[in-house]
Amino acid sequence: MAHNITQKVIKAHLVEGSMDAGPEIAIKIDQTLTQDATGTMAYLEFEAVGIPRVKTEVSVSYVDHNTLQTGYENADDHRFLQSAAAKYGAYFSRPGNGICHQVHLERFGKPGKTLLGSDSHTPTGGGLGMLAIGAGGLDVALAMAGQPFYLTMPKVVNVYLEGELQPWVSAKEIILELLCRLTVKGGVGKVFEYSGPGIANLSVPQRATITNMGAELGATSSIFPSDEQTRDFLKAQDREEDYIELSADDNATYDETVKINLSELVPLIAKPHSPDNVVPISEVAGTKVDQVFIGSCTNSSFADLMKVAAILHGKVIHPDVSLCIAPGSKQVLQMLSANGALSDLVASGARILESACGPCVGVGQAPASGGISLRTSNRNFEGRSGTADAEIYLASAETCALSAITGHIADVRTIKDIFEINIPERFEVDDRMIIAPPEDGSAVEIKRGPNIKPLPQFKELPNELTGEVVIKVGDNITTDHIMPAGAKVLPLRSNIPEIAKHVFASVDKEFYTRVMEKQGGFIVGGHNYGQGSSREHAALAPKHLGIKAVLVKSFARIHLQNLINFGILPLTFNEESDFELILSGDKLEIQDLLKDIASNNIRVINKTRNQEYKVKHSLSDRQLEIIRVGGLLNYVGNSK
Ligand code: MIC
Ligand code: SF4
Repeated sequence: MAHNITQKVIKAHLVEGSMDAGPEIAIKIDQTLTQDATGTMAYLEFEAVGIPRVKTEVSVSYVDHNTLQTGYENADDHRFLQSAAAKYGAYFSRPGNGICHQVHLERFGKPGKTLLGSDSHTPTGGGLGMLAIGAGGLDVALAMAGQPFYLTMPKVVNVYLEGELQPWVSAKEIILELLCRLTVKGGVGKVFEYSGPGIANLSVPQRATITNMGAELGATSSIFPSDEQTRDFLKAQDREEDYIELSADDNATYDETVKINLSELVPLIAKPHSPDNVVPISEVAGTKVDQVFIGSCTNSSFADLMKVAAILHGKVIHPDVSLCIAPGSKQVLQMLSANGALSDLVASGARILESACGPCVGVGQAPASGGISLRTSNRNFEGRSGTADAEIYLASAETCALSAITGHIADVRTIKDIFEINIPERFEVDDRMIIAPPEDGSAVEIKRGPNIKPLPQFKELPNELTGEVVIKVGDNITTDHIMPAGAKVLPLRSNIPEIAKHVFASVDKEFYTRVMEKQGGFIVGGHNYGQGSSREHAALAPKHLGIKAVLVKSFARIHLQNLINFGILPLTFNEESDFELILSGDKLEIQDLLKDIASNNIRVINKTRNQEYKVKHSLSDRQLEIIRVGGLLNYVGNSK
């Protein structure tokens, strides 16, 4: 039977289930990655599982999110992670070495392998032909322990690229075009597989920009074939031996097909406050900008920054603009420094930041009040930048560079000289900032700071749930709404009681006080609830506050799994119109729960309004059992 690439990689890793889209399957995981903001919890969870050594081919622990050390907390986490990596057999990528996805692409990713990462942008690895999936920390901890990863067998969408990108139109436009067509929930349950004559000229970093931001479609993953571009990339990284060819069979079929003619694409931009709010740049050209940020795991490769340097060469940035640039990795920064391009960036007035996530997740460089910030990153959710009323636009590195000079959103096609970027055949390979684990980690002592609190324990699901609707929210609520990030809250990632005080803080300042007073309750929401980040804290912290069930129109993939992992019942309305009938503060009751979840015929009684709603779940038998015993750690403990 003919297979597409996604099916080939899944088939080679399938442990349970069949290849038909829909039901749950389990796949073997070859590689894992964690980053510090989710990794501290993931390693505490790995510790709780009680396995002495990771069982994957490669596990890497990166430090890239919480690198601003305004107190001891982040540095303590880094020290904990370094000791845990040594003890349990993972590589440790030191702070300063770069953003996990960029470094993983450069130094570890391999075509045909599976990668599970505790970060939603793990699909960046799809640019190299990996099946790379984002998940909560606990799922990654279990994969490190050698357990398979469970997911819904995805539908595969063929994104057929034809034609050729015109001058000044970049890979960013390809993914913005898809987001414009399909929206932030258009990819749920799907893998986007790229094919067609248009891919031949796309380099691995360009492909990685596309697979990275495929996360914003809500997709399970995105993947490119492994071809001569892949070989060149791996060769440049001095690891040609990792190359294998990977392509779809001639008669491979797909569940859907989307065609994009690259020749027709024009520069695009996502307006505030959603990555799918995409328009041609001409619609907003001339809008004054206060800040420009070039960096993030989407657009901070050597090629991207070389283009930026060429645009900035000999120019100075506009007097009203602050331009910050964070190269994606130490390799990128070192190469820019060696070839002189860094000097062009510095001379233009750019503020060079360390190779880390930084402004992308509100860790420093928050814009001014009401400020307009133009960024190369992938998410422009309200408040994420650290300034509640800032307006974030997302565009290509080229657009950002030119706009920093002009002081307003500018159409790059106005640059008349087309210049060639020289990409060296060999990149500077220096892995001394990646610490390999010792052969035997048993003598290594784990170092814990006072902010690293033990994992919370949870009880079995009761037969009856009662409580108030403590918050009602609309469609596309992000995990940034549920559990904000940023410089103030991120350092609390290893301290659940403390971080729980910030749940929904940006949506409703009274939420924490109310939920404590009511001793928990229900959350009601609209479509695509929990989109965005993989942070399991968006489930773990609400669980700590006594949230019993979340009742919505539909869920985003990773958040749904995180709710299950921590024993919060995820329910959807049978009749979407029932959403309108429930109000915040209503008293809800679910009786005979254990029987009704088994038959998937669940009734929610609204005591305040004397109404009854039919709701359902999408849980497999395995997931039901996880919920019943109070979460995945209890489930794993019970089955030992
Ligand atoms: C993000 O881009 O939102 C993050 C911060 O990288 C998150 C991970 C986290 O919250 O720690 C993600 O994408 O999963
Ligand atoms: Fe880091 Fe931003 Fe990428 Fe998340 S999206 S991994 S915060 S650079």
